[in-house]
Amino acid sequence: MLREIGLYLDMQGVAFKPRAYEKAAEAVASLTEEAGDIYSRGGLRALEEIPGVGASIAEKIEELLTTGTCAEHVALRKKTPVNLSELSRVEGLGPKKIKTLYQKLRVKDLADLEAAAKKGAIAKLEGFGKKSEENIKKSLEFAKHAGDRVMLGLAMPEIRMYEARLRKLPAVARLVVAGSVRRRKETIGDVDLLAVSKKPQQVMDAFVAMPEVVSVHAKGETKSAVKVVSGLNIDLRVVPESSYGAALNYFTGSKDHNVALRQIAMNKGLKLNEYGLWKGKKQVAGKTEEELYKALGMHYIEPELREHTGEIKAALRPIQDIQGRPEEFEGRQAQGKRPGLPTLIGYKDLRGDLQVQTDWTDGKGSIEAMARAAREAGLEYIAITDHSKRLAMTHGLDEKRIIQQMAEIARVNKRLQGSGLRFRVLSGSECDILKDGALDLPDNILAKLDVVGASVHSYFNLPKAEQTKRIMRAMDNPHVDIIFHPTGRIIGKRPPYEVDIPALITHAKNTGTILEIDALPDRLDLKDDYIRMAIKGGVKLAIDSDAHAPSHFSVLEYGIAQARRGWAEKKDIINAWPLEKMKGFLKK
Ligand code: DGT
Ligand code: CA
Ligand code: CA
Ligand code: ZN
Repeated sequence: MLREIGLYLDMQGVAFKPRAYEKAAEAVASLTEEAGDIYSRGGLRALEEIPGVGASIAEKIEELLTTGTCAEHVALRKKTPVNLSELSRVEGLGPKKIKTLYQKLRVKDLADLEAAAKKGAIAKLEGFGKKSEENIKKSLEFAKHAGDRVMLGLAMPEIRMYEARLRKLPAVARLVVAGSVRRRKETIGDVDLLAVSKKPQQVMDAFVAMPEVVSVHAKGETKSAVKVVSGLNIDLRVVPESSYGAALNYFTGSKDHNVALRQIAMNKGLKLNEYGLWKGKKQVAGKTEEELYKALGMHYIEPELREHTGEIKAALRPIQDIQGRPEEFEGRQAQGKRPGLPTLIGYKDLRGDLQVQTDWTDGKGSIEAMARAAREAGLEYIAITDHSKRLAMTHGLDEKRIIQQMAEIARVNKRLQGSGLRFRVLSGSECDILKDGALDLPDNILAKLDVVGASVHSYFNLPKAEQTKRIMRAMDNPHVDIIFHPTGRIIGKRPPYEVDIPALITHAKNTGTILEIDALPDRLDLKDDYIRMAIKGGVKLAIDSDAHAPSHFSVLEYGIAQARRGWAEKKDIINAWPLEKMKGFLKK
């Protein structure tokens, strides 16, 4: 609601206030406690103490919490009754343009927008033009489908809140998240919760009675499905303790993984379902997942790998481990070989972060603030990689300023050392790759930096061969250590630019260039398939936060999840290594 008020005010051309609402919305979204709890504990006063929430916005929150609606929001929406969340997904459509489209063409949602674009009506509007209409058409296809799924990183804090709350119910013995959330897919269709309880009815009652529930799709004795106010759909199932492992396995999926497991069970004369693994009427396994995989003759498979892309074969134990009748077992080809499952990089394994922006450009924290926040997040080093001069809107650094920044980094390192912190700040750049593959900063400057990342922020529409050559030329630069967000996609907004990924991987290997996994929830670039391809090609990777504020290091979690989905081990990720070893791998 706060976010929408901000957008509506922006439409009306109101100054300053839109930004205040946006900031407040961000603050409320990142609370670790529910706003409702804060309010019942400390009233209006406590709401005002949320950083970024002033007196008047606190009153709006109070109004929403106590009445379920907010008069100003309702009034603003009456003035411009458009589907904001749909329309603002279209790239290039800010609040002002949405207002113009509504006033001149009565565009209220994506369907109206598409019709208007097809008629060529948008090109004729002042401030739009032919090019703008083309871009809208291109982005429309994408925006139409983007709404079906939610980005994991955006939903995760909310999911954890429901998880923690339901876990506290007296009737709940266990509660976990399954489905695509547990597999850490980059986007999720819905949330699948699984509970163990002896009193399922009580759990169901409490679940559908949650204040955030806006509609109940189904309510049964052991299974319910609701939609909550944020738009998330949540399924909850209750099972008995004896079925916990089998149910967790079933509802974690993926479906293809499940089907393959069931086949393996059948080959062994067993039956697998969400209640257990059965030999006739007798339950052989199913209380835990570990026990289940073991009974199937397999090593445990981490949820991030369960996509039926080779993990089943890799998990089958060598034939001599298998009890029963080995001739029935489809894993015979694995005989004598060690299982091929990777030892995935762990969620606490990162030591550094090699893409961090500061208030020298478009970031919100000073170099020192970012360093201290990174240390709080458990890291030992970061590279400061502010944008280069071509990105003028971010105040990108030119030669002179980047030299000044290096001096400041040296001072910060001294101060940190002086206060007894074992933490290192490296100098660096997120240097723009120009249209022809040359870099935005001269070699003599790049040579002075500890870490050079290079990225594409322009000319996304070059033909594939040209785009590939452009990035390969950047890799040829003897100072370019990493290619940042190598495909340029923004999930739900912008498709990746056309580029020959296998060719980039081969060239990265040949030039000793590292590829990045940008951890921002809407980037996750490289994606899982490409990560796996890069590792197979012998290329090392870096998982970076792309942090623009001290609180942003928390997104590293999603980069690690993506790396795990790409079968990455610690040895594949250079910023999981100690500082000196990591530096030793960079180009000289
Ligand atoms: P999502 O929600 O689209 O992001 O993806 P999932 O994987 O969470 O899928 P969902 O919510 O439809 O179902 C959760 C899990 O339940 C799924 O991963 C596997 C299991 N499942 C659902 N339907 C079937 C089915 O027809 N056969 C089998 N074997 N498993 C199923
Ligand atoms: Ca799901
Ligand atoms: Ca589901
Ligand atoms: Zn960038």
